[in-house]
Amino acid sequence: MFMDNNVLKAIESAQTTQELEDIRIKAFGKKGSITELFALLKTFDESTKKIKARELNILKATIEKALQAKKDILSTQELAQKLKDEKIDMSLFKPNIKGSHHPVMLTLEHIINYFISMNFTLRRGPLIEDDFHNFQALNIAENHPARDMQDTFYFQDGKVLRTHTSPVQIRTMEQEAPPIRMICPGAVFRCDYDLTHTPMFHQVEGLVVDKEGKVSFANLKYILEDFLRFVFGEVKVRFRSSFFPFTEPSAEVDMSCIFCDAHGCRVCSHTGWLEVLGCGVVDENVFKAVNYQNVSGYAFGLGVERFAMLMYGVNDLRSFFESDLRVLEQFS
Ligand code: 2NL
Repeated sequence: MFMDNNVLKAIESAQTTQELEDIRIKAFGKKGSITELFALLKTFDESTKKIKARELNILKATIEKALQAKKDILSTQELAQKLKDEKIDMSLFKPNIKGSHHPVMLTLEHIINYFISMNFTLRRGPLIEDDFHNFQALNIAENHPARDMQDTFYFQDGKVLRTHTSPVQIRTMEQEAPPIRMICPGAVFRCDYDLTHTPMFHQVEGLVVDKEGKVSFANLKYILEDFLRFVFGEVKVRFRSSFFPFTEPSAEVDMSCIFCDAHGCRVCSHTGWLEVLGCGVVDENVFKAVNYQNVSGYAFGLGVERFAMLMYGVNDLRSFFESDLRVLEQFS
């Protein structure tokens, strides 16, 4: 008798479809136990061979049936286990989380809204600038430190990543006749990286140009005071004499410290004042560079990240650039 209980027992106790496949090969493979039994048939005489062959085919069918039955059970179990193990944790996707605007962009939007309401137009320009638009036209001397390789990102062909948004104002004056009443918001780049500086930050600059005598420092003073009160509430504003190559006279603008109500704290270095803007009357050399005649104008510039830090009470500039959701989720 060929009845092979070993194979059937092995099938019964198999734990995986792989084990089952090994058993199948051991039985029916080239050197398999059942295959060898078939090979033995030829050693019998004709009549015995017939009987043995029948028995053997029954055994083969029985084993095949057992293999299939066990395979059905094990593969069902394995699929269930696989589905369980590979279950996608939908909570990881936080399907309810909504994106929000970046605090720097919220600040920028707020700033732009003020100037739009005051009839300023919005102009944008290229991030990669030539020497003329970024420096020369702005009366920045050949040997000015801002032109240093250590302060500015240069391309091999001499172009630069714009270090301020002023070139947009130069380009606008080249293309449009006065009067001009514009702001140019956007990213600017400087070779600088420490606690209070990042190589990319955002600026908003403003420019107003009209016929000679129509635009004064008084107009500039009104707009900037009104603007600072729009953004920060009832602050005091002071103009401090300063220098920029592109304005004459020039001033830096401080507002009373919004954190200590001007009593003195760490944010204002115990002075009661926060420096927030630079401004001035446009230097005549700038108008010469764009072939403007018989005009006068004022201009100003501010750093958007600095405004965002003051508006939202953020004390580390770097948190704007780290893409940490725990920080960014707080703004909407
Ligand atoms: C600052 C100072 C300033 C300007 C920017 C300007 C542009 C033209 C002509 C004259 Cl086309 N001036 N821009 C003027 C004064 C100050 O920015 O502290 N920015 C962060």
